[in-house]
Amino acid sequence: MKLYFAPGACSLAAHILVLESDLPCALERVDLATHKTAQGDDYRTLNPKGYVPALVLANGELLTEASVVLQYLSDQKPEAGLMSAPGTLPRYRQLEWLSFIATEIHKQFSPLFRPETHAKTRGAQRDALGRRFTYLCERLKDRPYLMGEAFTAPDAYLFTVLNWTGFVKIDLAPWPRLGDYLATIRARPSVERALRAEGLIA
Ligand SMILES: N[C@@H](CCC(=O)N[C@@H](CS)C(=O)NCC(=O)O)C(=O)O
Repeated sequence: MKLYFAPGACSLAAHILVLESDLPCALERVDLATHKTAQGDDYRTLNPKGYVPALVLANGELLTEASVVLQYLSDQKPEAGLMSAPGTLPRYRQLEWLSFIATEIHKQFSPLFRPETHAKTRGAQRDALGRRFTYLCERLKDRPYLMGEAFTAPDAYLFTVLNWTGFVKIDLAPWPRLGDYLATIRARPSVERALRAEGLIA
């Protein structure tokens, strides 16, 4: 397998799961501004969607969409416990979280990264994110991770998108539980390794 990633982007969640489950998977960096891969290929010819993450499977097929890539990686090593067994209620709960993170958090951040986004839109996005953060604090008030006691794929995704608060200057002080949650996950060996490999920490 090969994972196409950009440093700190949503592909970081997939990178974390690769390391959590010790899967054999090459990584290749994509420059999202120039659309060039580290090997000098035009990324858009490899992935017409043009965005990361993208996972090349052993049979050469390309799999995209973060929440699907995360499930695929998790299912390669069920014993790592990153996703519950298909068809079980815990699995649907994890899918509920992946969908919530993708649509209600990840995509609410996206306009904040674009310099052309109008100040009024920025304010509305930040307000929407604030409401989601309050909901997350309620969920996490009595458990270390989204699903309870164990770190699972949705935590890798939530960590990745909450980590963007630093880049877009959202102060997490009104949501201290989220600051603690980020610190707990950042301390996992897989997360530290992924952050270092992507050049996000020294
Ligand atoms: N629907 C996609 C969105 C992925 C996405 O937004 N990727 C961003 C980085 S977090 C990206 O590559 N943006 C560059 C672009 O869209 O050209 C998914 O869930 O994987």
